[in-house]
Amino acid sequence: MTTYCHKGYFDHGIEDIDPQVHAMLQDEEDRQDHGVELIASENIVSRATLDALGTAMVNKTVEGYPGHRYYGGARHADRLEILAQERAKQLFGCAYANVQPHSGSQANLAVFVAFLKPGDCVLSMDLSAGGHLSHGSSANLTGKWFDIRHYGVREEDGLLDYAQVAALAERHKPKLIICGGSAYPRAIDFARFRQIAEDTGAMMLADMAHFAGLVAGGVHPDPVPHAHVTTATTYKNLRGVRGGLILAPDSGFERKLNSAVFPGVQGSVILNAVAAKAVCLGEALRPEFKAYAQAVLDNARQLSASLMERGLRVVTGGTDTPLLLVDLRPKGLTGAQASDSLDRAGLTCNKNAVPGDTQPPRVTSGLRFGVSAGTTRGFGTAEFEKIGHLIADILAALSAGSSGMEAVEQRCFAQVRKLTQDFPIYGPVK
Ligand code: DSN
Repeated sequence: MTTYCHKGYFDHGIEDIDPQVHAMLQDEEDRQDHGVELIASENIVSRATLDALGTAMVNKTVEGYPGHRYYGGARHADRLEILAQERAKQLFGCAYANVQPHSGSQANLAVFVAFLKPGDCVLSMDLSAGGHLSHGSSANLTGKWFDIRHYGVREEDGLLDYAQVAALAERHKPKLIICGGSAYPRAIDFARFRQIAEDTGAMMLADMAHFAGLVAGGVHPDPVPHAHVTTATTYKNLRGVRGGLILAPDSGFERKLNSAVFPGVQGSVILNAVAAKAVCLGEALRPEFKAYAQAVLDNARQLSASLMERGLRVVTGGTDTPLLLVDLRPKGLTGAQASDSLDRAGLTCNKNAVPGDTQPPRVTSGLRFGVSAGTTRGFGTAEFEKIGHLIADILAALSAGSSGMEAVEQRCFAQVRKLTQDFPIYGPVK
């Protein structure tokens, strides 16, 4: 045994070698097991995905693409990346897939790099209307280096106004039009966006990060045939590892997109993440995944209905996706105080701007809820109805300025523990 390595370097687990980190990991597993996860960008990956992440593939460095690497010893990495690409193509019925993006933001940045020069005009949805930071927010590199114009949603109903998108495209003649985002709960008319792009000579990018799993499961309109390029993340309702994908219906942009990812915006490939992407894409190709996607949609609609039944304002009056937005202004609450209180009660969600919001991003006037993780652990509509009432109880007490808030949160926390006990996540490895 080399003296450069501590005892057990190759064969002792983390519990022995680093109890401090191990304890933190255990605490997080416990938090996930005993809480109701309602953050729309989260899910619970399979044991097989966890396995794929923790293999010797993590040691391998490759740059470039299968068959054209800059380092030797890449034969198994090549097979793996090709398998992930093929599964992505099969799942989304497309001819091009890049599985290397480290995140959805990196995937979006690569599309900017592939098709635009700094200063070019881009039309995308405003962050406060449900867009995403990487679509040209002034705080993001894309907002600093490109001429960004935003469309919004109608304040009266929270829905996209396609006439406004068309008028802005006509006026600004963007090179790229982006649809999709991180907090728009309704189905988007992708054909309409493509027509606007065609009419004004723009490229169209659809970001389906928040509904890729529903597209894969066949319960949501599919942007891939309509957009020149579609980006996605694998860790939301695709139920896999943290990372991004770039897809296109044909391979006409393969060279541009590949070289935009590497060497354009990324270096070496995170191969254990590619292994885990292959696993999640394989899982999404199984027949059970269609049932999962339908259950996600049913549960999101149930949660939305239960919240509205209790007098809460759900933006757009419902959802076609795994997420929904609650406007807290009628209750006189901010997103920050509501999400903190719900977290203490075992219900984890995030504060989120709502259309027309005047509160700063760290405060906001809304909450965003997602059902992807809860659905994975087995919650159905009965459980989401109950969760809706628990959320409403907390918000009602907060709104009434209840002096016994701590007791209300504790009562909810006890009910959350009872609920989650019947739907445990990771058990012992079989
Ligand atoms: N884009 C962020 C979100 O929507 O939560 C992270 O995935």
